[in-house]
Amino acid sequence: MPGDAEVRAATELPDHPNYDVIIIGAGVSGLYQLYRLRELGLNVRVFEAGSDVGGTWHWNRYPGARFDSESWTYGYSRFPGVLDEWNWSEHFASQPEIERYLQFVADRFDLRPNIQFGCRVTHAHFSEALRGWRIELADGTVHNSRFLVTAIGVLSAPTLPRIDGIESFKGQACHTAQWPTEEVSFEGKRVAVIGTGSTGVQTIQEAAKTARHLTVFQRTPNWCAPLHNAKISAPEMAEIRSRYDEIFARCQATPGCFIHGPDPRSALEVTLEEREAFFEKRYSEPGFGIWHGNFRDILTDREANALMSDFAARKIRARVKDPKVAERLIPKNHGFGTRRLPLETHYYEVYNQPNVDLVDLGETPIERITPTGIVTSAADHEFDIIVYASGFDAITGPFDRIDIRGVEGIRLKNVWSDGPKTFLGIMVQDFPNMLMLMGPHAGLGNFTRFAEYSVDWATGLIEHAFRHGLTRIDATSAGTRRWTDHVIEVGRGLLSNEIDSWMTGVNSNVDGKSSRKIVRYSGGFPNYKKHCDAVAAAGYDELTMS
Ligand code: NA7
Repeated sequence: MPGDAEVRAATELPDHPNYDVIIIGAGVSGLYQLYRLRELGLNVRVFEAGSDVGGTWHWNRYPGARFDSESWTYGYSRFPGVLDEWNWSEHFASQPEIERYLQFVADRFDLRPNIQFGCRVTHAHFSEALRGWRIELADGTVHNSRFLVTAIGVLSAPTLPRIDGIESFKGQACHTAQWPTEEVSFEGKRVAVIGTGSTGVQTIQEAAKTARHLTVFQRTPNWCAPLHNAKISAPEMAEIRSRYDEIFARCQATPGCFIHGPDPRSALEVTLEEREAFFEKRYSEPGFGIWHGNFRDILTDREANALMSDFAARKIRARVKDPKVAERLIPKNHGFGTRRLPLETHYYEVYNQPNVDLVDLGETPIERITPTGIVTSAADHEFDIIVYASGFDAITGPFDRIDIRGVEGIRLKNVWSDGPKTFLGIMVQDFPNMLMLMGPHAGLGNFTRFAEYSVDWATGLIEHAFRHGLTRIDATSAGTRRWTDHVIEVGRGLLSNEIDSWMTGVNSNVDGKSSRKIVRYSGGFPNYKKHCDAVAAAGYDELTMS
């Protein structure tokens, strides 16, 4: 493989690419993409900002980080031998185990020699002369490639809250996605957590166990449901292994690639008793069944959704002793499941503990952060640690962070300023030879299941190009319009698209992200696959190739 010695300064670059493919990111999708392309005999380089493989599972090492997808549905299905060799210890594995798993895969297939760690891509510019991409790293080195594959994730650009004085805090301050590698102990400390999305919920549950005092700063409560995690015994793992084919086939058949698919009934067509029994059953089962395996209309019909929201509100009231606190924890501005559903383990009971307080920022907003803590309109709180579980500039954010320019220097960020325009969520008009894995307009759900499909599709296209001596592939304006219109069309009627959240591209901490956009494909995996398969089967005739 080419080593650093072959990296040349921009002025010395040859007029041909020095890599066949550059991949940005060595997370779940980047690792599998590297493996597939190397199997084709291509000269591939991966640039990874982190110090090791893992992406999301490398960076998000905060206490309590774990899967909400069943471990055995999230792992890779297509790395030979891995399903036989890897044993999951829990149905919903924790971050250390997940990171170990991804390291295991990297080592097992000797992927590291192709990966340059600790380097952030700052620029990616298409060059007409090169018929390829010039990639610049933060250290100023420049690399050329025929193809550029972005494997930069959906939630990889963390954002801090915009609060006056945030820099002045003298205690320890950590964003959950930039968590230190050394252990951060909450033991005996005064801890603040800002943010109550899935990350905040996981962190709060953990911090409440040992913190001297935990104060949760909540701007918007989210509906949460029990995870019901459990250990996996050796016989159980053997049983799961024997069913892997069936499990992955099931995932491929559901909209979100989970084992959970919608119940064919409407919440409105069953009796009250049947509905309550069904909600109870789902509430008592592990994982996303209550979200993705609920009545078919709870995410599309306001009345059906209100019934589920009412059920979940009653659960919160039953679990939280102080009725005033319970009311603060019940979402009022969105229905159940219309934002990403955090799964929890005794989350609500945390608020019954004497060492935990909930501050509702609607009632008493944060005024500023000081060297010693957080000042709200009602009180001055002192802390040893502030945890920012404040989320990400999601989906398009990871692209916005890189200066990506296509033909005639056109900037991707500008092309997408009114919302993404893509072909299959994989290609962008005027950005030839750039393939996005899990980019905007691709599906969201069980990440690895979607990512494996995206990688396989991208690999097919790149293989096709090399086999036929094609050096330039462009998305057409007709193809882009068709796909973008389709994405918008299938997003209609979905209640989640009428709510502010990272899934609709809203982030109050980022300029230009205050209005909702259709940034993800909500037609479900089977439809997504059908569209992409059809394009490949037709010899990619919706793309221009030369
Ligand atoms: P989320 O789900 O975007 O949650 C971020 C949280 O931080 C949410 O509660 C926000 O409140 C809160 N937030 C953000 N900015 C502020 C400010 N300025 N002040 C107070 N509170 C703030 O991110 P997560 O990391 O929890 O989860 C992201 C995904 O990662 C998750 O869905 C999984 O798929 C994995 P808001 O709701 O905006 O009022």
